[in-house]
Amino acid sequence: MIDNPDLLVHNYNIVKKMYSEAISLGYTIAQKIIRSHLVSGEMIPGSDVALKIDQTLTQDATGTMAYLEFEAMGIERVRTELSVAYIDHNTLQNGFENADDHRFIQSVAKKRGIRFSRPGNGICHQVHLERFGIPGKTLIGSDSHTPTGGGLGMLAFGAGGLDVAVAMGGGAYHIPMPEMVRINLTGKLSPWCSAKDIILEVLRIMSVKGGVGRIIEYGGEGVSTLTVPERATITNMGAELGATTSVFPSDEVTKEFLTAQGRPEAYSPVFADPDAEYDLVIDIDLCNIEPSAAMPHSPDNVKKVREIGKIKVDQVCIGSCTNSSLRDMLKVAAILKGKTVAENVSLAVAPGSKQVYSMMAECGALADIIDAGARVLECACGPCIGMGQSPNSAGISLRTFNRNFEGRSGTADGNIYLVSPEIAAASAVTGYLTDPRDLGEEPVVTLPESFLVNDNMIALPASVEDAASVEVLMGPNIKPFPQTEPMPEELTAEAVLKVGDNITTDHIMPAGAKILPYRSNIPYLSNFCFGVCDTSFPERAKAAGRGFVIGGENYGQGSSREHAALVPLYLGIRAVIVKSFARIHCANLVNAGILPLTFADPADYDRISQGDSLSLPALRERVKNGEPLELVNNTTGQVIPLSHALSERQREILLCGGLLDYTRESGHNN
Ligand code: MIC
Ligand code: SF4
Repeated sequence: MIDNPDLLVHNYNIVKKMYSEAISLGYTIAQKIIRSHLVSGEMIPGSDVALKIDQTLTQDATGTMAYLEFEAMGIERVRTELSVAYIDHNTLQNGFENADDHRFIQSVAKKRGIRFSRPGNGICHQVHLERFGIPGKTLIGSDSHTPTGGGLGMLAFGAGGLDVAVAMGGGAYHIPMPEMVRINLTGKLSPWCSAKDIILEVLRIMSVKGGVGRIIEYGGEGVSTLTVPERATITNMGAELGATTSVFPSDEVTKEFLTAQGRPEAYSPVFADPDAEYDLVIDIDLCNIEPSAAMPHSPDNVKKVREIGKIKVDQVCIGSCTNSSLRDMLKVAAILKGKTVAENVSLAVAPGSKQVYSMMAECGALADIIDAGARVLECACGPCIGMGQSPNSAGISLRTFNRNFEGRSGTADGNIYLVSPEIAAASAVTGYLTDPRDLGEEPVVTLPESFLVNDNMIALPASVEDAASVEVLMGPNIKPFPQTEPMPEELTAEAVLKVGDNITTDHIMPAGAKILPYRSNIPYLSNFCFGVCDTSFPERAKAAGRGFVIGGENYGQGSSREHAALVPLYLGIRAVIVKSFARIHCANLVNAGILPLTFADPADYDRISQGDSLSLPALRERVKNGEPLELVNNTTGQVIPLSHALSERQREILLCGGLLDYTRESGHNN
């Protein structure tokens, strides 16, 4: 008899897989792409699969670290089909730091065979969709919203910088094989309703942890009513579901988009087999979608605008990788045309790319937006990552973005509502949260048959011959990678911090204008670690030397920033014990050499208090042999059983002290 429930599930999955193969059940889109990129592993949910990666992208806030790591690997040229380095996050240069980082990334890109999207060219995900995405290909990016590419039928994952560095070196990307979810779209959106309202509805249904361990696939006849940028809004915010990624089919609409981008050759059809099997199916009738908002402070705190009522608004921000396409900007311009932004509202608009910006200028939409009183920003992440435009104290800000975590806007008591461009523009004019259906007839916008294509802001890498003479330029703000150490025989340390559920990476390692310029300076960043929860944490952690962090459900949701692992590593954190993890953060902890562990019984969370002394006896031996771990609470004398979902490769990485050491020591490149 098998009394281990994990083993039972594992065996069930193997039998299910054998059965599906025997009667040749069809494949989902994701399974097809995974299958065609499988380097090793079996497509059994939960087990480790290694994927060949066709394309990579980085942005500057995570890119400096990713390229430092790539340089540490000693590889001359990237081995992907395409790698692009974008500058879009740290564009507020109020000191030399960001400019130095840009120069560093630009020089590495030139030397190592990477395209460089210069500051001003736009937000990585928007530009990648326009200029580089290819249906059926794999992409990983050092940014959690990389799944935006799923709008084109790519299998695109957000990852830590080290994983991206390894993929640039030709190494495989490892994920636990996800379960498959199908969201079946029927009908058609009603006037004034938009793709943002669809993904908010999905978030309402599934919650911020509903996508963990799953790939969300969209299908059904409703799909053909959505343009590629609308699909990309939906796959973008799949990150907020905690999903491994989200993907749409590649169909005639995709073909039209790629043709309009002057890239018809990039098109190929990608569909799920009609008899594909899903672990969960959710039906959504687009006719029932209504204008909605995610209320403070979580993207799944969704209500219909009609239910929330007429709250007074202080600020409206339009843009971000979720809603900054030409379609969105033209809609906003049409709503603002001939009107004035309400007196007590500040409206900021950031187009997603240079292409969008110039096309708005060409057709007059930009003039309509400026004329209404909007503060037009450069095409970059800007307010979405707290780089300016923080709202007033206790201010209410409506944003077309994807995250409304507490403090992320730069105003600790700011109240952020996530909405569609239609709701944002309508509310900017009225001064209160407005259901755009109250404005009467919806203005119709038509997208051009071809986009303005000018890639002059994408610098090409040097040729292999010229690369040797390109110097990598490092500024004084770039500090070395934190010290790692092999896993000790056993670990005794203090529980230096205990936090609750849904801790985001914005809690662990905040962003914003004051801190972002130091993304390549871990010692400086460490002063702000967990600042949102407990400002004394950095000092206490340093004084303790080594420590544990204890957390609740969905620990580490949000960003892919590996700084949320590297900074705790620098502060001596050696293990994080929680009820459950968000995927990318858990992988980043392993890469940094920090043990991610879960309580076998979530109720045991209550058996640890901050300050308790904890031990993991026979740690190294047990991790080596894949045996279950026990935590001894030396303060109370209790023994707490732990579990983990570490693959054999991850255990080896942890034994070495992190992915960099593992790659160096073993010569492993996959
Ligand atoms: C974000 O939206 O939180 C970011 C900033 O784009 C991050 C990356 C980062 O922290 O640099 C993300 O989503 O991964
Ligand atoms: Fe940039 Fe915001 Fe998108 Fe992150 S979510 S990539 S900060 S626009």
